[in-house]
Amino acid sequence: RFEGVTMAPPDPILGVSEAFKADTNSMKLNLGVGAYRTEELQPYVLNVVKKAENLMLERGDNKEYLPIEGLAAFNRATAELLLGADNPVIKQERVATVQGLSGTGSLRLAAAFIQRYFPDAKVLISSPTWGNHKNIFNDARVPWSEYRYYDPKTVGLDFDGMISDIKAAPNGSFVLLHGCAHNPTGIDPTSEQWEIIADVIQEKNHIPFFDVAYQGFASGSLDEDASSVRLFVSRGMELFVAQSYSKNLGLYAERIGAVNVICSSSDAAARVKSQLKRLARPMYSNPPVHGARIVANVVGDPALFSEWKSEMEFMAGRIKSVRKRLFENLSQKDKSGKDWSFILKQIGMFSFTGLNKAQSDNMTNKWHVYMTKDGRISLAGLSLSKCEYLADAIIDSYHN
Ligand code: PLP
Ligand code: TYF
Repeated sequence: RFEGVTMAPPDPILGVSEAFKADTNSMKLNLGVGAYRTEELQPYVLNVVKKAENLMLERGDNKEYLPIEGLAAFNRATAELLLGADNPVIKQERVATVQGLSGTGSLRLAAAFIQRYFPDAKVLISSPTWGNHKNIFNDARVPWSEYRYYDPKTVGLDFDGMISDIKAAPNGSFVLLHGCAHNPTGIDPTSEQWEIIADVIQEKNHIPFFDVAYQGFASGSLDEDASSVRLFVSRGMELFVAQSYSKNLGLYAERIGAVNVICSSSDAAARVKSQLKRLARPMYSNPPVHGARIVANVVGDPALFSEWKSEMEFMAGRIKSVRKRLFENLSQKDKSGKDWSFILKQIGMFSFTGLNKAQSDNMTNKWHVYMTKDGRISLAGLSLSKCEYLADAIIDSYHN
């Protein structure tokens, strides 16, 4: 019966880790998946997470089902973190928040909503974008097309291309935007550019759809990393936001995130929320409680909340320090005169090196540096002591 089933291709990002595991070379480096490592290149569980888990044991929390929309204390906390606790849209109850299965599940739930209520609309996604975006919209049967984003000549933002593609799309399209720390390029619009993007989206009656997977992890500040979303909200726009706590709390495997829909009235928000719940129920019924409690416990306790901010700043700072060291090593060692300063301008967990597929293959085959074939490296998987080796690998791969 299953003879007709064909082999599915591996995930281009998660598949890299499997190839890495199979490599026995002692110099090997896994810069594929975006997951934070310590300077010793070990996974890291935040201290605040352990403390929040202890609180659960002390309180004797049970494992009863959550409501379909998730844990109330989490939903409140997540909307406040995103928008700022005193944002008028929260007081006016114009935000429909539903707990999701991390960023991916939240995007998928929002996509199902778009498919049901806006069957004629398409979603615009950046070129390039996180690979899973296309899969998510394909499986939800939401049509999508790309807007220009990355300019290989400058290894920077193709802002004019982006604006003209958003203008050229049919009125009322959804525009998927990375809230901060664009994946895979690490290139974000400036605050002036965000204003212009918001102008064009408003002119065209488009609906912004923010993917916020790195709040607090890019700059080290929760507020700064949410400024793009808050700008759009302050203009009175209706919008979607998918949030993830995989990176900023290191809760990758707990699958905790949320969908927030900012609506024009509290009535509309109540109706939207009821429909999100209706979509969730036949898919997974109700979300897991553990990660939601961790977030709620951390945000709900002033001491834990401030400790979280310090740990997040520390993680963001470690990534910035390897970024700087890599730039210095490349600049010193590369005798070709190439300008490597684009690496310093990129933000977040990743650097887009500009290496093409053949060069990326050379990185892996000759140097045992595992990375995605689009030239992206995860700086979160790099230590200061490995920067020099990586610089040698990059220079060799560029010039061969
Ligand atoms: N969106 C972007 C842009 C990402 O980089 C990621 C991965 O971190 C996600 C969404 C979702 O990840 P998760 O489902 O682990 O929250
Ligand atoms: O881009 C990354 O590396 C992270 C992690 O299917 C990730 O966003 C990668 C692939 C995937 C889910 C998460």
